[in-house]
Amino acid sequence: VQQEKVNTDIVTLTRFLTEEQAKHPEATGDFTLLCHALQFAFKSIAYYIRRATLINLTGLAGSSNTTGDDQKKLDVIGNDVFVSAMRGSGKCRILVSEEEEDAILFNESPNARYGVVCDPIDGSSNLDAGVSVGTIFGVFKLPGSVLGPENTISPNDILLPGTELVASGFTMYGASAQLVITMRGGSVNGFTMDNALGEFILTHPDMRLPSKRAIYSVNEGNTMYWDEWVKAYLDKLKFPPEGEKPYSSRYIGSMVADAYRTLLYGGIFAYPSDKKSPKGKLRILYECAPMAMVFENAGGLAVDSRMERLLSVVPAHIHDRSGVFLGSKDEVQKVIDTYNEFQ
Ligand code: AHM
Ligand code: MG
Repeated sequence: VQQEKVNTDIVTLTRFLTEEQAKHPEATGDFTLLCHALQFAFKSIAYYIRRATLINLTGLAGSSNTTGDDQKKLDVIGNDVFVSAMRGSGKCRILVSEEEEDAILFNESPNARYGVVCDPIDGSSNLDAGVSVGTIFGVFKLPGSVLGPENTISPNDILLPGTELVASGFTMYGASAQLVITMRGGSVNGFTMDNALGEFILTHPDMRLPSKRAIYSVNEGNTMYWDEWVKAYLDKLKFPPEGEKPYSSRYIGSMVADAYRTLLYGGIFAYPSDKKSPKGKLRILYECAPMAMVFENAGGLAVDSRMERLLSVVPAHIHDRSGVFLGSKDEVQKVIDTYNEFQ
C-alpha cells in the first residue's frame, strides 16, 4: 500500500501573519496580535454555526437591531464573541458592528492603534436553512492624534474611506470555513479551516479574479424598483446579440457567499440602490468597503450606484448604506458603460 503523501510544511494563518510581519521591520506586532484575536472570533463563530441546530441556537432572539432587522440568536452570539475578542486583544480602540447601534470605544486600551469594523454574521436570514453565511471585517489604523490617555476618541473618528483600511476580508461558513484576507497594497490570500487541527491553512495563495465571466448575481425580485439603466444593463446580459449565449444567474442571498463565488469564478455581484432602498441595502463601512478592497486587490473593480469607486466613499454615519457593483474588471466596466449611456 502506498503511503499517503503528507505535507509537513503547511502554511497556517498564524505562520502567514508572522511571515508578513517579518517583511515590515518597523512593525510592533500589534497588528499580528489583533489578527490572532480576529482569527479566534472566526473559529468560535464557525463552531457555533456548526452546532446551532443541535444546541437550540436557530430562530429569533426576540429583539431587533438598530436598523430594525430581527436578530437571530446567532447574530447576538456572533456579535458578543466579536466584541469580546476585540476588547480582549487590547489592540482595538474602537469597534463598529452591524449589530450595535453605536460604535464601541474601548477606553481600557487608550494606546490601541486600530479601529475595527465588522458584520459578525452577514446573511443571517439564511441561517436556519443551513445556507452559507459569513463574517466581514475591516481594520483601520487610527491617526496618532486620537491615541493615548490624554486624547479622546469619538465615534466619528472611524468615518473613513476604504482607502484607509490596512486590512480587510471575510470568513465564509460553508461546507468548510474559508477565510479571505488582504492587506493594503497586497495580494488576496484564502485559507481553509482544518477542523481537526483547529487551524486555518493557506489553500488559495494570491487569489486573482478572472477578468470576465458570464455570471451575474443580483436579487431579481427587486426589478420593479430598479432604475432604467439597471434594467437595461441586466437585459443586455440576458438578451445578448444573435449567436451569443446569455449570462447565468447565481444568487445565494448571502453577500459573503455570493462574493466568494464571484472572486473564484469571476462575474458580477450587484445590490443596486433602487426606489425601495434609494441609498442601497448594504452598509458602506463593514460590508461594501472591506469587500471592495478584496476585489480590487484581486484584480477586480468595485463601484457604487453612481459609478464612484467604492473605496473612496466616506460614510456620514457608521451604518450608512450604498449601492454596490463588484466583480471582474470587464464585467464592472460593462456596468459603468451602460450607466454612462443613460446620463
Ligand atoms: P444582513 O446583514 O442583515 O444579513 O443583510 C445583508 C444581506 C447580504 O448578505 C445579502 O447580499 C443581502 O442582504 C441580501 O438581501 P436580499 O434578501 O434583499 O436579496
Ligand atoms: Mg450584513
